Amino acid sequence: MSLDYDALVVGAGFGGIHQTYKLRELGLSVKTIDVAGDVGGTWFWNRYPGAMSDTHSPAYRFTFDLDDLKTYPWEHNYVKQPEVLAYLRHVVERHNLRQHFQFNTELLSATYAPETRTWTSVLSTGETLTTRYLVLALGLLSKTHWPSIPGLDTFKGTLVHSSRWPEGLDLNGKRVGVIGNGSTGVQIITDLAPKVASLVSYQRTPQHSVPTGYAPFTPAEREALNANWDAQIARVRESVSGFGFEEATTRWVDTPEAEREAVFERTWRLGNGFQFLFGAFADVATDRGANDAAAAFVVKKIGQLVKDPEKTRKLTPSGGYNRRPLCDSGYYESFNRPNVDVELLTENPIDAVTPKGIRTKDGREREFDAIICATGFDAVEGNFLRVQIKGASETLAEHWGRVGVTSYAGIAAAGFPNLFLVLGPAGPFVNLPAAIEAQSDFIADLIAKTEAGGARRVVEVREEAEREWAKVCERIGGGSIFRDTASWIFGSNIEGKKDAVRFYFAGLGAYRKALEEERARGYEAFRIAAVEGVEARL
Ligand code: FAD
Ligand code: NA7
Repeated sequence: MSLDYDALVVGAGFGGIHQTYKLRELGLSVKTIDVAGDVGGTWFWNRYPGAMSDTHSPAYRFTFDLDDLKTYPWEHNYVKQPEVLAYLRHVVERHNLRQHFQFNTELLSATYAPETRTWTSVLSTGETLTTRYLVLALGLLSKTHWPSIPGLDTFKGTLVHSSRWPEGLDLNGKRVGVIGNGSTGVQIITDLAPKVASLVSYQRTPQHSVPTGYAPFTPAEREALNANWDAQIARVRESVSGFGFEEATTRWVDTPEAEREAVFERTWRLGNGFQFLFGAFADVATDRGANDAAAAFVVKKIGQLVKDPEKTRKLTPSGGYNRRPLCDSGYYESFNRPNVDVELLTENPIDAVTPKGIRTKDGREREFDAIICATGFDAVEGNFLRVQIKGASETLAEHWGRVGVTSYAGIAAAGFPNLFLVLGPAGPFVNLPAAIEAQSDFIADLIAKTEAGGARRVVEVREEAEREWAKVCERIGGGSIFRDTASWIFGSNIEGKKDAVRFYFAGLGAYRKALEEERARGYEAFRIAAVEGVEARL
């Protein structure tokens, strides 16, 4: 059996870059492919106006290179899309990883051969690669979701999806319709409002958004951080959210009523949606009373920020503070501009997209030069199901059809030997570079153990371990406050997709501890078996 590489990594975002680095460190030969034209993943594709991370700058990066943490520059407390892209390119150059990458190359299918214990991957370039390991770092917010709206393809102006933003598209002075107001829509609306002739936001579910608190990251702050990266990294790793801010320990239920408002106000001023969820009180994510109070506080702010009562009404969300937390740099205030309007689709749905614009049920047709679909993603398993991954006896689609969309810790699926997922289903719902590092380190350690004492071994997660992990996720997530509302977190944004718990909601600290305990037990969730007749290594 001849091998092309020891490992094939698919995806060149945070996950694929980290795995490429780790596997090369192990001395394996690695090839990494991406359908994109360069590294970056999310940040290669999402070039829409206003695109920015809402994890603070110190935590939206890798932690394995302390010198780089101390010296690589950033200007603000958040990083914008071009900055994240430049950073990832920098990491790839600095660690001499580019030689491993091949772009404009899509994985079409991969099949495991039990006789040889190898994976054969078919690529869009016509190549076929045989490897011992296959790592899928395909991204959990990566498969574009287009809305199904009658007439969408008849529009004669510019029609774009936020996650496939064309290079150089200039909307200054144009009439723009924006469908969708999740994290992406909120960023786009805020950025475009002062630049365009007119903007109409078509909203199905109004959102709770808090300020970002976007501000320069001062030299003094950087100096203090550089003197104490260990503390910053530990704070991220031991926290629930993985964001690096100080998480609250005092509960809303234990706080006198007269003091609660001031705590919300202080946290609102600090900014950041996740900070509002975890930084004000320790129970906003778990206690319905605390959660409703957080939501009511944001609603009160909307009433103060938006001048026009009719727009206020349309922009005001109902329900708890229990969707993916959002933050913005002046989103609600954008609607005070005379050129910005909002349509509430629950009372006036889109009837059709026409060649000239969008017609709503009330018969009004608004004309646009451009329509932006900020309608999100077929999240979590979307990209994993787009390709056919055939394991020892079933495909990933069949496996998930049988046991539910899950995996052991978001990392490995039973029946798929030597296959690893980065950010697969049932991984932690936290700051993702921190989750990726935890997973990628674990995968590399497990591969190192598999390789130890000769490479003729194969590793596979036990079905009972996968099932147990799924049960833990269901137990924690099933009764959670997030479950009270429909969103991509549970798959309910896509027609026909099963609404189910897709994440581990116990937080990053607990997740890392679970992985650490598994390491300490000698990886008993996995079966490592000897293989005969397979080439040891390239
Ligand atoms: P991705 O970056 O999505 O990379 C996956 C790559 O796999 C893509 O380049 C894709 O082209 C490639 N690929 C997929 N299928 C195939 C195939 N079959 N063949 C070849 N290549 C394939 N997370 C946070 O924690 N904080 C934030 O502030 C934050 N902001 C975000 C803002 C936006 C606009 C978006 C869309 C996401 C944001 N996220 C954020 C989530 C973000 O996706 C992660 O932080 C992180 O970038 C994921 O990295 P990844 O490598 O796992 O996946
Ligand atoms: P989201 O959060 O899934 O938001 C998508 C938005 O598009 C949301 O407002 C949806 O309304 C709306 N949507 C989706 N389909 C339709 C149709 N058919 N008609 C009208 N409106 C629609 O995606 P984002 O890109 O904003 O953010 C996803 C993650 O990526 C986020 O966490 C960041 O990390 C980046 P709904 O709320 O479903 O009623």
